[in-house]
Amino acid sequence: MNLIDRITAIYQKTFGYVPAHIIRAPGRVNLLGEHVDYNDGFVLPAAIDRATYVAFSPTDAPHSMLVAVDFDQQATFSSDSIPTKVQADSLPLPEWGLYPAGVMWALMEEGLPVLSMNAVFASEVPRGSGLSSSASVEMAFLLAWQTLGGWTLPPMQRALLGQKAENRYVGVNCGIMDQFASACGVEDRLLLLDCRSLAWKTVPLPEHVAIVIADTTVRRKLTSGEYNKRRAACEEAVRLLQQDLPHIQALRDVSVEEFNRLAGKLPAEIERRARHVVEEIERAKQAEALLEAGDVRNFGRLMNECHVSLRDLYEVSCLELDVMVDIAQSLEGCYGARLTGAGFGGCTVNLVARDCADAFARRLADDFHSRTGLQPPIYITFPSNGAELIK
Ligand code: NG1
Repeated sequence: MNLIDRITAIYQKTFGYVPAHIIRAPGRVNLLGEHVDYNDGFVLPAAIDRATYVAFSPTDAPHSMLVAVDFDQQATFSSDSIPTKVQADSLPLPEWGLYPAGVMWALMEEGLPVLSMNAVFASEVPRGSGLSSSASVEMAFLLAWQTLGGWTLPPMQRALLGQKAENRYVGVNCGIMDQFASACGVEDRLLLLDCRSLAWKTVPLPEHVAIVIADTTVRRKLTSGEYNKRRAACEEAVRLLQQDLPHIQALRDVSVEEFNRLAGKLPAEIERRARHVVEEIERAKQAEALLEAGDVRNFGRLMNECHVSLRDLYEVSCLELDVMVDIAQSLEGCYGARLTGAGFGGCTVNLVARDCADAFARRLADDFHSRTGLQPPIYITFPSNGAELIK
């Protein structure tokens, strides 16, 4: 049974009638521009063909009732219980409930009407793996409340509200990339976003290549602090570099030449973190011309360089990610391989010749298993549309 049929059946069993609507909101994979969204840089994600689905209907009840199929749990909340992060019966919200509740909070802050709903949701996006399962849940519920509320926000506005929910309600200090990709995805296209101006365009994925995602199965918790430490190091670098470059507001404003000239003035660890960001923004800027020209080889080279930089300078890789990338880069048809998302575990992204993709996926899984004992799920994925109402 596919996921839509499954949530529809569970909805019917739980509430006794068929859901009025179903929404699909994808996860995302980032091809280039890692750990730069919060430095006002450029990112190159794509929405993927794995998504979160929500089946829902409006209800006259004073509270919303949500069933999370993946957790086999339910939660209830209303506008009264939202500020204190509790359920209608005063018990604390479960962690998964913070994402839809945070969206409701952000919409209430905007002064938009948020109607009560009965909902059942489930996701194909693996959690904690760098594929933005949380953003897909946020974008799904934002669109669900929009569908019921009679108001319309443009996709980028929904992305910003999802980010606000995640920053201020859930408490994860993420940038805009994930919600943007889940809201604004375009079938068969990569998305190039300027994280400062929020201007974006689509860039072609050359036809003869496939995006392959390989999940190490190693999981991390972003709230554990390493992510925030990296952000703090970038802010400290900006503060120190402002002594020589008073006009800069973010690492985005520092050129590679300026950075090379001033790097010696920074403490070693801050220098490594900032160098990754400055050089990675430069790599992401080169991506558009390479992809427009169909130059997958040089684009793949930038992906490989990105991994080395994330491993050695930003220090967000781990043994399993390095092994996965190492194997991938040695296989036929692989143009580029690197860790994707925040790191510390999760997935790698690989750009592979389409006619080699199946063999690549099999060999990668086998070799990774023999080197680590872990069984990695591997997905050949295609850029998909952003969050949409499908019923
Ligand atoms: P992942 O690992 O996919 O959750 C995180 C951030 C992004 C971005 C990347 C690194 C969250 C929820 N998202 O992505 O905003 O900074 O790391 O490029 O923290």
